[in-house]
Amino acid sequence: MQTTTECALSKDEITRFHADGYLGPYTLCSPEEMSEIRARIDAIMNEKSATGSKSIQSRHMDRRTVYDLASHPAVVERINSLMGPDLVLWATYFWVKNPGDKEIPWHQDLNYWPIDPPINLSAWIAIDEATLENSCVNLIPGSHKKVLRHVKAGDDMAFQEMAEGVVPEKQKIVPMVLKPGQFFIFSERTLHQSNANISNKRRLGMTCRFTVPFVEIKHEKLHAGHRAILVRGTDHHRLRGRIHERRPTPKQAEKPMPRHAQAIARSLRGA
Ligand SMILES: O=C(O)CCC(=O)C(=O)O
Repeated sequence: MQTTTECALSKDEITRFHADGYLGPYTLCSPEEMSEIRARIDAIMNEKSATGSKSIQSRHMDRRTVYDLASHPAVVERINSLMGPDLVLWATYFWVKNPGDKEIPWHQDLNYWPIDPPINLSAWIAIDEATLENSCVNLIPGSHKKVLRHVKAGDDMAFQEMAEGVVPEKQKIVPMVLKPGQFFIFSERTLHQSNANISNKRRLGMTCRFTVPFVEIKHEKLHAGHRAILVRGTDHHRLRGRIHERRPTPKQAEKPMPRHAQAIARSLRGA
């Protein structure tokens, strides 16, 4: 049986992450397995959350399907290789891009976030297929080495602010074309964007944001009742008050679909 340490990163991958600011794609589950998870996620996005959040923000707090994806060993073991053993899942978000939806401009995530210091690794998991046409995320390797000023974005953009003066040569851009169930990892400073969705297909991805226990998270800027969850290791010093150590309780969570549980077990076995 595959142990979780088989998902740990090699020394070469860690070196590459330091040079490029991203890694991947990696596979969490097969497209067939993701199509079952997708049905559950579609239902979750259509219901009101139990925690008062928007239906697309941090649903790992109240839905087990979402928590299980965000805390999947294929993700967490790799984050552990870069960030160490004590890991806090501080947010998740569903990035829904319907046909015709606007471009997301080049940006560095730390510009927008209520965390201090801004230490973060994100995993972007493809729920739907992400292609050039339906606006996969694009990255600029090495862009994490410099923090850029962000300025007002135009009305044609999906964000109000964007990184100043980013006009990369086309060949420097890496498109993260992903099959459902694949994901990539990137830092809070890696420049990324996605074009307008010019296809007739929705593109849905979920980001999972990880940090370490000493980082302060201003949850009130996300929504009341927002909480971080320790997904691995220990919060040794409790510098930031209590970090929740439990995943969604059975009461808050839907029962994991048996086939979903099997899918996760299969992908852990490397099947
Ligand atoms: O999904 C997208 O198009 C943008 C994602 C993004 O900006 C992020 O994950 O920080």
